[in-house]
Amino acid sequence: MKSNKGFIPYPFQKRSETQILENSSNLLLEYSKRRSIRHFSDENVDQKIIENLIMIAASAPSGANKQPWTFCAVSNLEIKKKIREAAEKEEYINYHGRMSDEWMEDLAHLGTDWNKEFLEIAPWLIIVFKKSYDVDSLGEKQKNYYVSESVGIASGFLIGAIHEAGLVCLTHTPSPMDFLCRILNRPINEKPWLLIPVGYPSKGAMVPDISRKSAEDVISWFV
Ligand code: IYR
Repeated sequence: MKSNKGFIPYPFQKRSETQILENSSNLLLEYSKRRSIRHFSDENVDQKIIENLIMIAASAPSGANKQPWTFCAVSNLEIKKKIREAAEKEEYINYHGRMSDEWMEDLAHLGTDWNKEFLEIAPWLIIVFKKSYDVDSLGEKQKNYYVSESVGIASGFLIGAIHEAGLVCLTHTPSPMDFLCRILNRPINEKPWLLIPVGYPSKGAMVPDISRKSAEDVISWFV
């Protein structure tokens, strides 16, 4: 028989199917209200809240449980300013020729441009870094697995948790993002994955009038 060494019982508490159906409907409604926000209030968010949210992200599954991520949480005004300036430099180039005409047309309905003032206004910027490998205490490289999948899942946990906790965020991907390694002094094995401003929306914040695909559009059933 296979040994149970290294295993512990999973403390599962079974709920009724009625309860699960109700929970899933409530969660669907809640998640369908989540939107990417580009207009933030400068109202502060307590550091402990940000720590809780990041630790929810860090509870995500990952390849071989390597947890190949680092989350930088920035509220420092000078560092936010540096990030804004560097991001806008790249985005200016993006919006003035680096993005294809097709890409620009696809973005038009979102009303975005190279100005990223939210990077200074939002009280927190969480920058998710992926670790393509780890370095142990002897300086030896340790392999990580399914790194993009793992940080993608952790980022999804983070975005969901931010919404459920009662805050808003934007999944921002200034491109290229190498400037974040320099400004945040990251080691060579960490590469920026997502930049997530977090906080409250500004008074009267507006969002694009867009809709999500229907169940028929996104699900192929095999029942
Ligand atoms: N990174 C740019 C452009 C941009 C790209 C995509 I794909 C978006 O969904 C939104 C914006 C910017 O942040 O403006």
